[in-house]
Amino acid sequence: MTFTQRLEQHASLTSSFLAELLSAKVKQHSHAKALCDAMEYAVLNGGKRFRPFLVLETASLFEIAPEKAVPVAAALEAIHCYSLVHDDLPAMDDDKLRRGRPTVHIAFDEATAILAGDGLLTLAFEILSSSQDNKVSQENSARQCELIALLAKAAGWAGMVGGQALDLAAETDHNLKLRDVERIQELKTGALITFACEAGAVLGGAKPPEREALITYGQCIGRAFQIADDLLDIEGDPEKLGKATEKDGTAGKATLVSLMGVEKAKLVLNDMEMLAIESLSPFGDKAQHLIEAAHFVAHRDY
Ligand code: GRG
Repeated sequence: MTFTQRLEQHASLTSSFLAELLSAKVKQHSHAKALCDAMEYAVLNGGKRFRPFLVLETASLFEIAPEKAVPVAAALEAIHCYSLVHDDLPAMDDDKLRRGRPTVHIAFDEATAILAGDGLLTLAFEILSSSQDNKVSQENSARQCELIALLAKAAGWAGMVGGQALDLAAETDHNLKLRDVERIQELKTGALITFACEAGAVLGGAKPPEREALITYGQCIGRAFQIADDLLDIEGDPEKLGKATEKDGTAGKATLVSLMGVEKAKLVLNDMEMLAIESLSPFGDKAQHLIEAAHFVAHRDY
C-alpha cells in the first residue's frame, strides 16, 4: 500500500467515526441545529487528517489496531478543526476560504462559528473520556487519564492556544528573532503534532526510550510541517491548498522562512526530515509508513 492510500484509509476511518458521532448528536440536540450543522461543516470537509494518521500509525507500532486508536485520533482532529474555525475568524486571521470552501463564519455567522469551535473542543474531551475501549481495565483507565491530560496541555495555554496568543502579539513586533518564531511555532503547530505521536506510545504502553523516540519524531515532524506551510504560503498553489496564499508576506509577518530565507529553510526542512527518520530507528521496518510520512511532510504541495 502506498503512503497516500494509507493516509486516505486512516482519514476515512477517522471521518466515519466523527460523522457517526456528530449525526447522533444532531438527533439528540435538534434544538441547536445550526450549531450541530456548523460543527459537521467544520469537521466533515476534507482535510488531510494528518494528525489522526500519526496517532493510528504510532499506535500500530505497538500492535494497537486502528479501530482501537481511532477515538484518540478523532478527538485530536476535533481540536485541530476547532482551531482552524477560530483561527479563520475576523478577530484572528479573517480568512474567507478553508479546505476549498467558505470558512465557517462566512457559511454560517460569527457567533455560530465561535460556538462550533467551542463545541468541537469540548467534544474532544467527551470522546476521550467516554470511549468504551479505553475503560476495560485499570491500566487502560490510567492511560485514558494520561491522554486527557496530555491533550489538554498540548491544546491549551501552554500549547496551541498559548502559541496562537504569541503569534497574534508577534504581528506588531518587528524585532522578532528566529528563536522567538521557532518557539511560537513549536506551541502553535508543534504541540498537537507531538501529541499525536506520543499518543500512540501511551496507547501502546511504550517503554520510556520508545516514547522519547516518538516525541523526538513528533517534534521534528512538527517543525518540518511549519516550514513546509510557510514555503507553501510563498510558493504554493491556492487552488490545491484550498486557501489563500501570500498572507504572511502581505501582512509583513516574520515567519521561519522570512527570517532564514527560502534556501536555508529548505535545508533545515531536509535536516528535520532526516532527524525524524533517524529517531524511528528503534522500530525498524515497522516504522516504514512513518518514514514515508516524514517525506510527505517535507515535500507536500497541499
Ligand atoms: C485559534 C486557538 C487557535 C489556534 C489556531 C492551528 C492554528 C492555531 C492556526 C492555523 C494557522 C496555520 C496555517 C497554521 C500552520 C499549520 C497548520 C495548522 C496548518 C493547517 O493544518 P493542515 O495542513 O490542514 O493539516 P488540513 O486542512 O489538512 O487539516
